[in-house]
Amino acid sequence: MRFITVFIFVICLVFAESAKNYKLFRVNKLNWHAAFQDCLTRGLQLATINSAVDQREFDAVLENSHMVNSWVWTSGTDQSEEGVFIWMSTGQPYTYTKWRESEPNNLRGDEHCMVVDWVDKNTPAYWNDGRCRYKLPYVCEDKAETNNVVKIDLNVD
Ligand SMILES: [Ca+2]
Ligand SMILES: [Ca+2]
Repeated sequence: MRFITVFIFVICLVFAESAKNYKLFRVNKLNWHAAFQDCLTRGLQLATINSAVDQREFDAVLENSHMVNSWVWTSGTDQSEEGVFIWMSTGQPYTYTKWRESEPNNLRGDEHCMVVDWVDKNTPAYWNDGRCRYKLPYVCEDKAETNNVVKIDLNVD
């Protein structure tokens, strides 16, 4: 009788690319820093957009709100190093971008916070850098999940 036991441990780091559950806050417009803090106060974080899928989800939230012609804060910023944008909520560099042509332009040397430039549902939304002190609507998202450690045991007789 022969037993073959294969015992395999596979440890994977899974970066779950789940829905962001973006939420738009537009009644009380805030500057970028206040928006960043308000999301945290709500147990959320100011939005990140890491893929075209995220962008579509983000756009859908704006579309469903029937908002038109508005800039909307995300957590993108180059405040730590001019021209180098990161997502403040995660500390991560950009993996996807959708800048409007000629943006980011750091206009007057005073644009360090990233908006989604929303026009309407029939017009593609693009990114822009704006002045952090502008009071704008903002989008929060669920807090980033910590990496899931998946352990798979295969026990074959
Ligand atoms: Ca800048
Ligand atoms: Ca700009």
